[in-house]
Amino acid sequence: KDGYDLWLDYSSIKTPAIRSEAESFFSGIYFFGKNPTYNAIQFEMEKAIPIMIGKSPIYATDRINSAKMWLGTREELAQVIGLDQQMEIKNLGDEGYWMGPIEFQGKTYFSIIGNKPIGVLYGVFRLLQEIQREQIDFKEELSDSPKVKIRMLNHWDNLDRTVERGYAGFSIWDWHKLPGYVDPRYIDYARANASIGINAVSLTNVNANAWILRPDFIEKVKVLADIFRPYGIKVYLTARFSAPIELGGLETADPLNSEVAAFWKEKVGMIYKAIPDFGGFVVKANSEGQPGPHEYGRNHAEGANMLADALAPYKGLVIWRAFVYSHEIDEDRHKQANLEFEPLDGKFKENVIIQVKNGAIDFQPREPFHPLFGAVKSTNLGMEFQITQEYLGQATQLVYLGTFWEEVLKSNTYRPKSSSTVAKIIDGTDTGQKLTLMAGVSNIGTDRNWTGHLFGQSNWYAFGRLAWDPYLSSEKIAEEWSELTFGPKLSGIEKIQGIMINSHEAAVNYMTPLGLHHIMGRSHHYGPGPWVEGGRADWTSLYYHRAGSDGIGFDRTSSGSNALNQYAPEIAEVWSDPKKIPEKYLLWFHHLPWDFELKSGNSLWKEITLHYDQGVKSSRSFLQTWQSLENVIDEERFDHVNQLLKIQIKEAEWWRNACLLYFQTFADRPFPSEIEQPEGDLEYYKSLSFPFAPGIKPNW
Ligand code: BDP
Repeated sequence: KDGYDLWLDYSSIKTPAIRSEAESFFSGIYFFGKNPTYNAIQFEMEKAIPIMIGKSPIYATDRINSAKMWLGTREELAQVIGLDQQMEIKNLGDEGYWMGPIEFQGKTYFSIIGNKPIGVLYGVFRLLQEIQREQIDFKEELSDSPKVKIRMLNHWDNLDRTVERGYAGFSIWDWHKLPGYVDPRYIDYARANASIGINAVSLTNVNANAWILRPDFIEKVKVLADIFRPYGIKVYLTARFSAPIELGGLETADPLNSEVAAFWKEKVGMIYKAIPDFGGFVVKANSEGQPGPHEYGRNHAEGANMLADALAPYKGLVIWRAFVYSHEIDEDRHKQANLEFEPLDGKFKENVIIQVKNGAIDFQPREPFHPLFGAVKSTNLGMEFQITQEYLGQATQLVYLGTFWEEVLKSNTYRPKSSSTVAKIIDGTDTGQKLTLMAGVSNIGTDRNWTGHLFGQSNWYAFGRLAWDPYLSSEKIAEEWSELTFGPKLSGIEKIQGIMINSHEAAVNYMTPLGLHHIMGRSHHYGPGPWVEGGRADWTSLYYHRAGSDGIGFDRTSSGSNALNQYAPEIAEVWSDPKKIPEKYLLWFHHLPWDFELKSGNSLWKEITLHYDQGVKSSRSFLQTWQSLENVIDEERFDHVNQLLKIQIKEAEWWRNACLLYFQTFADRPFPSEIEQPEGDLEYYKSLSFPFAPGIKPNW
């Protein structure tokens, strides 16, 4: 058990009733049609069923006599299902599915029906998961459909196979051997994604290399697109805004220049010839040194719309990122995206989506939701989460992100309706937006277990599930993932779920409690670096924590940067008051004296120390809990996680000691006696260096 099989690690079914019923249905599988997606279903069944019931699946040749299970689309099954049921299924849309027993001429057929073959595939994956979790009742009907249209992984993979912020080895895209050599991993990757409903992947880094748009690279991309197609996955690429100069030999990339527009039209035409269902472009422009329309005095809408025009004839999309900020503007980085995009509301073409990170700074361990959600009325907005743990211990730490993403999705935005939440904006419920998107920055690499840390898989899984349904509970998702990964009957499985559910809060406690943010090591972003200063101010820690003898925190109220004003008045009012704001965001928005009294009655200084200490204690309790499972989890995975949890404790102690010793130099107060006294010497922590930390960005 090396983790390669992910949550598709099928095992023998132990519950007798489920096993015998499954055995019966799987002895007469009838497909109502033929297409590559049904082949993918067959491929999956051949992997799963022999392991689950000890017998190979048997395919029926006629739909009545030898069939026991029916698979097909609504249209294919029209003659054997009633009109009511056809309507019910129709309402599930292109990707939804219905499953359950159908009585026909006195015989029962367990059926999975979609409107399109992909719905059937999603239904089959669901069926296999329900059987795997040994909780299926074959007599019950079950239906589901995704709430978000584009459910996308963003790979930050470079063409030389390094991965920006990649903590699980190198890129799985072997550009050198493509198109001739097809790594079997590509198929397993597609299976895994389809099993959780992911239907789009952007293959390349947002810090883009224009070469990916060359015809020889498009030939390689085509091979991947062909593999992914039966699994319902569309390929997207990142487009470097200056490609007309780099590839086209033009002198400009000005979006209003006709030669530039012609260059993009030609490129897009070439891509669609090879990949007729190509998804479109993901673009990072005028951010962190990437080229963009600003160079030519044009705005983001002018840049995005030019690309949108080139893609529109093919129904392609432009996914334009809102992660834009500049140190040349004298404005709190928190505010910059809203300042750029709010005035452009309504100016983007229909096939443009603005992809917004969950928070306004940058994937910090915890961030309040991005104020763009709810601020624009006529712009398609999509969510961008970071699955890879850039700021959350990277692939050495167990941090389950489902709880954090749920917190963000459930956040009340008060706009456009007073009951609006981020989820209701993302899925279009409160905005009427049809083109909806949730993207996640992938944590996948060449490590045997794909994600470096076994529990990194749970974040890939949770992302897919929340993109499908942003209202799911993170606890339920943790339950699903742990049961699929370790087996539903594992005694003590609830302990694994307990670790997962508490892990994010623990990490926030030992890294950035009470709203602290951006205090990590420079460049590699690994470990603490609250002392980082010099160079671009908005890339230092001092800019964000603002600690001094007078206190700590970033004043974003009206007496400071007033970023709070970018939220709905209901939020701005409550969060402006340091006594009313949820304490998890306190220092994000307020600069407060060390003696400021918190709800607990403790001073701010004391509360900071307690949080850091609690984080360390939690990480120790995770190891203890894990070790209590030593004899029930297979040795290989037990050992893998055991070793990493030990590293996590060391890293938690490192964060606590370094941050508390550093902040104490300003607070000038002793550590309270209740906490374990931080050991070591600040100079020692400052002197640590990590020149070969993975995911390092040159000159960053
Ligand atoms: C930051 C990463 C940087 C990315 C950037 C982005 O540190 O490597 O290029 O986000 O999202 O978090 O574009």
